[in-house]
Amino acid sequence: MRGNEGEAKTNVMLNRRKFIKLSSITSTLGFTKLVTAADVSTAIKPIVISTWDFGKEANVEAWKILNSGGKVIDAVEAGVKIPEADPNNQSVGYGGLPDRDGKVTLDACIMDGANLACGSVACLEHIVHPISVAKLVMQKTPHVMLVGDGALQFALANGFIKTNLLTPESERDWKEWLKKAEYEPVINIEKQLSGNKIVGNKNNHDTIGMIAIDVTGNIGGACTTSGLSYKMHGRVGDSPIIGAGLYADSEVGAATSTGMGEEVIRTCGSHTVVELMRQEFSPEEACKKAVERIINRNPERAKTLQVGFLALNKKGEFGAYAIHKGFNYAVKSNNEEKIYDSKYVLNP
Ligand code: SD4
Repeated sequence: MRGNEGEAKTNVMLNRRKFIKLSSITSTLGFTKLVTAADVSTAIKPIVISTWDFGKEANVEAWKILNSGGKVIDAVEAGVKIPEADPNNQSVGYGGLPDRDGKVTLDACIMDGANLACGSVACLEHIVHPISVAKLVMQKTPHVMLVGDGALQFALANGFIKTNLLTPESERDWKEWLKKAEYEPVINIEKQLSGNKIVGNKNNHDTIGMIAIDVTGNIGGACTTSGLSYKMHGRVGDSPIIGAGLYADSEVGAATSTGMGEEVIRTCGSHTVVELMRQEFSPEEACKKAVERIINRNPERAKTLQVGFLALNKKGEFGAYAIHKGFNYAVKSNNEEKIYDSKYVLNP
């Protein structure tokens, strides 16, 4: 009896201490709201959000799985396979712009927030769906990441077909670029002009990062890209790096990034966003802080490059932030199907 009383008292004290500690953390941060079980049970789920407006079609595919009770990991894979296979999307998969040697090299990763299982491939050539290879790395190997020839060998051994990923249009653009061969990453979207008429977008940095919650409340994500166009052969960006281009932890939420991968790698961007959400920052605030960290550490460099983060917490709240204007993202849930413009820090 006495023992139990003592134990109960200790628990009360511990809980009180924990509560005081937590409230002081949250009030230092300017927040007083604690996440409760009720918040989680009323979470918006399923929900899927993706970087850029072309994420809309990808979300539709992911939604088919989420809405029929499927697993988040299968949904995000199916979703990002849409832009991977689209020859008109010159920043992801088949049809992606090549490196400066004319080789299309792909980066992708996938993460299951339930148990932090993850898989990744980097600098993978000749395979239309790097995300599915990344998923197999997660499911079939004791490793997290395979690169280059090793990743290709693994893909071929698992039935993937070798394909030429360089479409005539991307080859033409690369040959045009070779005339000057200037490597100059630009902030957002270079408009493709024919005379004065805009006939298309030449996206130097677009990538699909997709994060979602399934009906069970599990959180996961996928990220896939052909990386920066005309990069050095062998260059790997943030997109296949767990914690940089993508991070998911079902206890908290998920984040993904787009833009200049080197900056995201330097700051372990997506992991930073998730850890900020763990400290009770909203998804938008967490993304803003991660963007500000990039800017504050090198304000001059930040003027010339773009990074955008997108985040989702376990309640189904989402948000984004970018360095510059121009980043947008697509959301699909039972409540809405919408493209949002991200807020941005510089010159708002
Ligand atoms: C990279 N982050 O390879 C990718 C490219 C990208 O929007 O996101 N572009 O650095």
